[in-house]
Amino acid sequence: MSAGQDDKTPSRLERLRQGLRRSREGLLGRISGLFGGATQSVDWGEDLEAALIQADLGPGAAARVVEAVRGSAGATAPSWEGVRETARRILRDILASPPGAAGPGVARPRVILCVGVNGGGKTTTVAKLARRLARDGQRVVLCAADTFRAAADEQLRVWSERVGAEFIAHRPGADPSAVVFDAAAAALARGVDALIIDTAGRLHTQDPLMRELEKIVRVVGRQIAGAPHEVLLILDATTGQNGVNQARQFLAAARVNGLVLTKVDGTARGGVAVRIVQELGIPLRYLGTGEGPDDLVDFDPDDFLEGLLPSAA
Ligand SMILES: Nc1nc2c(ncn2[C@@H]2O[C@H](COP(=O)(O)OP(=O)(O)OP(=O)(O)O)[C@@H](O)[C@H]2O)c(=O)[nH]1
Ligand SMILES: [Mg+2]
Repeated sequence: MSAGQDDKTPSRLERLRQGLRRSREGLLGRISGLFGGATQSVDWGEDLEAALIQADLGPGAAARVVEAVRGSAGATAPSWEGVRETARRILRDILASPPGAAGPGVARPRVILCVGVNGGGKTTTVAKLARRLARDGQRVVLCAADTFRAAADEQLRVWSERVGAEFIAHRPGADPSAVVFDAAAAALARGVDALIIDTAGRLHTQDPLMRELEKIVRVVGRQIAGAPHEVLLILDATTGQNGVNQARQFLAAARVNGLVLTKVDGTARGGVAVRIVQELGIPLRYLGTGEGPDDLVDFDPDDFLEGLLPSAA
C-alpha cells in the first residue's frame, strides 16, 4: 500500500504497459518462437532458460520457470499457452513473495529516505513521491542531503517548487547528517506529514559514503520515532543485472525496506524486476516510467505481469 490510490485507472495501467513495451516485445519474441511451431526443439528447456536469462529475469527465476513447465507438461511438449501461464504463475509468486513494507501508517512526520548509486533516479523519485503526497493534500518537506554533487541542492529546490513541497538545504560540502538533522527538526516544528530525504549517489564500494548513510539513518532515528520509516533503494532498470550486485551493500548500511525500479520506459530490461525481487528479497514498491513528476506507478505484480507477459497476446 502506498500513498497513491488511483493507480488502477486505465491511464496508469496504460502508462505501465507503454513503459514495458520494449521489455514485453523482447521477452515474447524470445520465448514465443520456441513453442508451438511444427519443429519443436528437444532442448526447449535449455532454450527457454537461456531466453529468460537474456531477458534479465535472472538464473534463479529462469530455473524455477523451466522446472515448473517441465512438471506441468509431463512427457508431452509444452504449448506456448501452457508455458506462458506457468511462467506467469511462477513470476507472480516471486514478485509477490517478499513481505510488504509497512503501509502509510500513522507516523507523522513519515520519513522516507532514498538511496542508490549515481544517476539512478533518486532525486527524480523524491520529487515524484512528493508530488503524489502533495496531491493527497499532505504537507511535505524535502531534504537535500546530497551536499556532494555541485548543484544537487538546486536541482531538488526546483523540483520542490514544481511539486509543491517545502525545502531544506545547507551549503554544498556540508555534512549530510547535519542537513538531515535540520530537516527533521523543521518537519517536527512545522508539523508536516512527510519528510523525504534525497541523498548523494554513491557506489557500494565507497566505504566512507556507506558509513555516511548509516549516520543519516541514526540521526533521523534519534529525532523521529521509528524513522526512517521507508528506505527506498533506487535501481536503474537500464543497468540490468549489474544493479543487483551493487544493491546488496545498501541493504545493510541503510536498512532498505523497499525498492524502486526507475527508467523502465525505453529499456528492454524491465524483466530485471523479477531478478531484483528474487535476489534481494525486498518488495518492489514503485516503478519509474518517465522523467516527469507523475511518471511513478505503484508496483503491483499482476499489473506488472500483464505488461511484461500478458495472458493473451
Ligand atoms: N526515462 C526515465 N528517466 C528517468 C527516470 N527517473 C529518472 N530519470 C532520469 O535519469 C536522470 C538522473 O536522474 P536523477 O534523479 O538526477 O538521478 P540521481 O540518482 O538523483 O543522480 P545523482 O544525484 O547524480 O546520483 C535524469 O535525467 C532523470 O530525468 C525514469 O523513470 N525514466
Ligand atoms: Mg540526485
